[in-house]
Amino acid sequence: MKRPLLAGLLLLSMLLTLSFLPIVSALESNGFKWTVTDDPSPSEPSQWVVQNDALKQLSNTYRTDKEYEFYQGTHIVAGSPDWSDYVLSFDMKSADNDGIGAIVRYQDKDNYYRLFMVQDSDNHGPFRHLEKFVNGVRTVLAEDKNGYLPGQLYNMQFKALGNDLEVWMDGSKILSAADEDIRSGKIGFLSYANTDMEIANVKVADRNGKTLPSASDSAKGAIQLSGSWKMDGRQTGFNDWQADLALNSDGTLGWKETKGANVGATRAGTWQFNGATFTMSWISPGGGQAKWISQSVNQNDIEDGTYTVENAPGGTWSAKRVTEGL
Ligand SMILES: [Ca+2]
Ligand SMILES: [Ca+2]
Repeated sequence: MKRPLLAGLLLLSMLLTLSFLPIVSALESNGFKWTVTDDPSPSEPSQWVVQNDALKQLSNTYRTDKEYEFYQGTHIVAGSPDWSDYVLSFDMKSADNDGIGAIVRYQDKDNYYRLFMVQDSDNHGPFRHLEKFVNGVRTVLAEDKNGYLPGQLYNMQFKALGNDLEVWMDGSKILSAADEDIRSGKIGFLSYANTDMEIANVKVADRNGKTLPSASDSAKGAIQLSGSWKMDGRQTGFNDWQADLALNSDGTLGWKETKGANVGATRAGTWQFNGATFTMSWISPGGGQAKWISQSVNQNDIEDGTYTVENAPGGTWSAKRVTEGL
């Protein structure tokens, strides 16, 4: 008699635990952390997954309320709401023939620009649209009557530079418009009634081709390393040393050897941290450029650093912060 009760309680507690677990979708690909939103009145929940660093949407989700007024289903976004002028590049493929597309300057679910392509004639395809949503109202800014070939991989670029919006497909400009309603926002992708859309090689760059840091990189880059640090090092084949390091918040640095063969020697240079690599550089006494790098950086520890000197052997170093902020 006890066993069924115990089993029942166990099952109940498991069910309670499950139902109270927050729904966390840890969707990450190409360094982007994605957030999913299903559009109003979805026919069924979306199913976004990441496989081999490619983003996929596998559910035939479409908006059942005013379907052809909005042509929505589900969308996914990443990046920064402050990104303004940029080029979103990606590879796109769909085995289904319904709506696929990409998003730029996404402020929220009611305000963004999108590329939207449909092949299926049952849904009034084929067509390709450049559209905007402003306060939830959809407007077609540019269109043609071409769709896309199911199963074909396309290399896409969606450019948002000033008022100019352009969509490029395999190196050819297919849609363009001028609009000034939305100045900045995140990137994203969308699907409408499409069971097999795949997105790979997502990149966001500025107008000069320089890659913008993804949101997760920015978070890491925000580690503020300025302050006073104590360093330990070893010059290969020469000696062990210690030094006091000052990382100033303006990007300059000061360094003074406190133990070793050159006690009292000082250097001045610059430092930077891009979220993954910490780099210091200064001119060495012989006039050569010295570079000190580490890819093991925490708030108060820098480990596994290496350095090079053009006219002398380099070495390894580590550092610990003793005072924050300078
Ligand atoms: Ca279809
Ligand atoms: Ca479909």
